[in-house]
Amino acid sequence: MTRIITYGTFDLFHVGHVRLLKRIKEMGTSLYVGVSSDEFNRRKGKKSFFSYSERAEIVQSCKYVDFVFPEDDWEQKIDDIRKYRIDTFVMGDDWLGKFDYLQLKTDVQVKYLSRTENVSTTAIKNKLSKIDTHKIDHLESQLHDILDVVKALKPNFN
Ligand code: C2G
Repeated sequence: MTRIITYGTFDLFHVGHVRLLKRIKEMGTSLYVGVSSDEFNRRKGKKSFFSYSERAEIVQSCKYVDFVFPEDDWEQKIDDIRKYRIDTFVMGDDWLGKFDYLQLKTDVQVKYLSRTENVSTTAIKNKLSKIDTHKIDHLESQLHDILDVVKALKPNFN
């Protein structure tokens, strides 16, 4: 039984998160995921779209995940590793080297996996923020006008 652990905010759960959790699970038998609490997110300088409980429910629903718990601060990892008797700690390589100290403080192996390119929560938020809802509303009313004209020309059109 190889127990693996990872941590993250996992906001707007996307394919980068899924592919990471899939690859981590392939390295062991059970996957423990520390999902950042809303308060810890604030300390990380992140404002997530979904609340902790929503993000935890989404991550728990992922078939690669076995156990979800709250990540409340930077310092809890050593306790978590001991509490859950973790063998391997894995993060995406945007964290390369940042958690190597865990190998000195515990028996855990620390590994970093490549991130999935061209997808991130920040990029998703930026793209969505650029959608001009006024333009969409205007287009919708124009479509309705066109539809009215078509219906007038072809009475049996529906
Ligand atoms: N990730 C990835 N590919 C992406 C985006 C994210 O592999 N395109 C990985 C990250 O490298 C990280 C995990 O998915 O390992 C979760 O990413 P975030 O939700 O952004 O979490 P983060 O802010 O990195 O929090 O104590 C550790 C922190 O809680 C990590």
